[in-house]
Amino acid sequence: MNHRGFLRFSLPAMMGVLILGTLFTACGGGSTASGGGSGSCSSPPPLAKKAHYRIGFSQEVNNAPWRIAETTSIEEEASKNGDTVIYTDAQNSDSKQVSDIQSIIAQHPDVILIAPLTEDGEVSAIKQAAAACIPVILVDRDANHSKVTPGKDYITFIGSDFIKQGQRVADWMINATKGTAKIIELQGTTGSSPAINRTKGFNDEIASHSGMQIIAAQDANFDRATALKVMQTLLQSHPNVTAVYAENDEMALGAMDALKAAGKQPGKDVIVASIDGENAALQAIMAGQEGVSVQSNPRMGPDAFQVINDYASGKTIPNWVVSVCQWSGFLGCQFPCYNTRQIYCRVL
Ligand code: GYE
Repeated sequence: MNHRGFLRFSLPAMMGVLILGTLFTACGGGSTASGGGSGSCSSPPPLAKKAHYRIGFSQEVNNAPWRIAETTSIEEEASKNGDTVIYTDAQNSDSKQVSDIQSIIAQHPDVILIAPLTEDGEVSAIKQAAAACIPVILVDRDANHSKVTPGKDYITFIGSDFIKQGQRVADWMINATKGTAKIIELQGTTGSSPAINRTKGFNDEIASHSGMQIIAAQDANFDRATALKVMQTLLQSHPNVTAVYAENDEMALGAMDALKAAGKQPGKDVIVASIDGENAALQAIMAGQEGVSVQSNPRMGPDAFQVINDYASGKTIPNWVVSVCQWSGFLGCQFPCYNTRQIYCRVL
C-alpha cells in the first residue's frame, strides 16, 4: 500500500477515516485595523508589509504526531518565506505558556502565532500582545470569545470545526452500533477548545438516541499514556462498555492498549472511534481494531502565512479561517461522502 500520498479503499462499514469536509465557512467579517483598541495602535494592531518577518510561535505542547506536524508545517512555511521564528513549547502548562508569550513579546516580533492550551489560560497574554501593538493569530485552538474577540483582540482563529468533528464520530457510531451503545468518552484537555467542542458535537448528536448511553466521561489530556491509565481504571468500574469515543487518536491508541490488557478485543468486543487521522490510527483501522478516525488537518503553516500576507496587504480577514482536509478536493470527496463509501486519508 502506498503510504506516502493518500489511500483510498472500500472497507467494511465499521472502518474508515472520515474526511473533514471541504466547506470554507468563514464566519463574521473581521476588519483589519479599525482603531479604538489597546494602547496607541488599532485593534488588532497593524502589520507592516515586509519581505521577511520575525514571527513568534507559542506552541502549547509538542509531544505527539499531530502537534509535531503542526510545528513542522509552520517552520517549513517560514523558512520558504525566509522568515525567522521565535519558538516556544509550553509543555502543556497554561502558566508556562503565558510566560512564553511574555518573553516573545519582549523580543518584539512582527506578529505572534499562538496555539493556546486552553480557552481561558492564555487570554491575559493575548491582551498583553495587543497592548504591546503586536498582532496575534490563534492557530489550531481558539480562546474564550466572552473574554477576547477575533477581529479585535486577535486577527483570527485558524482551525478546524471541532463541533462537526464530534458530530461525525457520533453519526458513524450511531450507524455502526444501530443506535445502542454503552460509551466511554475520553475527553481532551479540560478547557481546551477542541475538548469543549468535540464533546458538545458528539453529546448533542447522540442525545436524541436513547440507546446511546455515555457510561463514563473523563479527561485524558489528549495523551496516549494518560488514556491508557484512565481507561484501565474505568474498565474496572465499567466492564460493560461497548464503545469508546476518544477525542483524539493518541487517546484511542492508549484506550486500545488498555482494552487488550483487560482481555477485550478492540474492534470486536468494543468499537473505538476518534479524531485526527494519524498514521498509527490508520494502521489500527487497517488491522480491524479501530473503527474510524475523523480527519483533522494539523498543517496550519500555509493558512497562517496566507493570513499574515493578506493582513499586511490590508485585506479583510474572516474571524475564523476553517481548516479543511487538504486532500478532500483531490479525492472529490465532499462531506458526507463517508455515507456512501469508506475512505482512508492519511494525515500524518
Ligand atoms: O486533535 C490533538 C492535539 O488542538 C486540534 O490537539 C488540536 C488537538 C488534536 O493534541 O491530537
